[in-house]
Amino acid sequence: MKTLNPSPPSITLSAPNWSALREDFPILDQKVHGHPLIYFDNAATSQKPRAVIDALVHYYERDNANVHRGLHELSNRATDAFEAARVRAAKFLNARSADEIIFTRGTTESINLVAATWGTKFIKRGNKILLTEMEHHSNIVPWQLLAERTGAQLVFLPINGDAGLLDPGQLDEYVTSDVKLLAMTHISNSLGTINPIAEYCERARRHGIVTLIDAAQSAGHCPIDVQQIGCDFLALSAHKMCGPTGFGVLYGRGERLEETPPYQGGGEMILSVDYHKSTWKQAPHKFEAGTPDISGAIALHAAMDYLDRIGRDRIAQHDQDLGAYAFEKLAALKGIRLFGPTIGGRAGLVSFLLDGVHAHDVVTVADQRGVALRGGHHCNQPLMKKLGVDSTARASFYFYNTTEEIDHFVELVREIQKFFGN
Ligand code: C6P
Repeated sequence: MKTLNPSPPSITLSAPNWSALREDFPILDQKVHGHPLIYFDNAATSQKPRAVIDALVHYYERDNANVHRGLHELSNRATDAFEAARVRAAKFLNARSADEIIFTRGTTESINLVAATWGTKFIKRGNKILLTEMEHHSNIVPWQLLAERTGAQLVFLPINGDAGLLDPGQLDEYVTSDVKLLAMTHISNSLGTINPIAEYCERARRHGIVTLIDAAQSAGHCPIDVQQIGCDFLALSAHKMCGPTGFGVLYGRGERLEETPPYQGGGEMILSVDYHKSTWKQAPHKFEAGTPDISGAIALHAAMDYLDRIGRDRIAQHDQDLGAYAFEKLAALKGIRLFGPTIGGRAGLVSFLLDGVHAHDVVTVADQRGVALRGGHHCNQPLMKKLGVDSTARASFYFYNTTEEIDHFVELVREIQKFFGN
């Protein structure tokens, strides 16, 4: 296994001028329905800075070729850039080796990969898979499919109502000898809860339980150190962290990947092929059959550099400041139900319902005023059921959002309430 030097500290600007960073995002400078765009749908996907767009254009204009197979200059350049992105991702996550980084189509595919490969080999009838009540469908359905195939059972760690917090003290009750896997989200996309994942992983590991972290909502929003978290697997999506859509990473601890069989079969992942039998490469290549998304890796590399130039610790703080600011302002209104933690541990998003107004109506009216929100179940149907609702309206922030935008949005919420007679 190729090992990396310990992750160097992020290169940070001395004091980020958050408003000035907006100029890096060409898309933000436009009007929607005659109003300046306020983009508050960052949990669905973030916008892309010029540096990422330029990296994509440069690759297709100068270096485009297939990887790992050509002997010509362009192929060598593409291969070098593709593998450099893997090294960069390892550094970004503080993995011990670039061999622990598998490129996928995103969080959803990363989790499905683990369920289909490691899960199929190691999860047996009667085993339990421990999840939480706040999981996204991507961290529920793959395990349901696995449970159907194997006869395993899913068990859910409960949240405490609208505040949406787990109680780490409860974990011991749920950790029985038949639990083989704990798979949980770092940040909830509907509640904004930030879970203490290192604590959960540490306690699970003491019982020999393998752990998977869904970092879809956290990877671009705070520092992630897989060695400090102590997880076995971690999944992320590039498009939620300034990178391209359809690309992502699965981190897998070296020992886990060694014992895990391949995912899909085809070119790139093999050592040798005979008509009746094949052998395959070591990780990560045994999990990456076929021509990969080369430009996706290169653009993710640019996104990681961009985020680290700002500093993920600073982004986390700014996110939380925006989340707390919006939560406090909305909480001062009458006729509103807010979801997620009230104090501490809240990420940069707010989920809410207005009395007598459907979430879709809030989003539709907001759109007419240039404000992009999301309304619906956010791929959290079981969580919505638990909260006794079928949808929420959600405003989710990123570092290029400002308190002025939030003021404008809260004013708009007041107008929507009045319009619907509240
Ligand atoms: N949540 C949202 O608007 P993909 O689609 O694979 O990039 O990410 C799936 C996913 C997994 N886990 C969490 C916690 C997520 O929030 C998401 C994506 C989007 O909230 C789309 S539903």
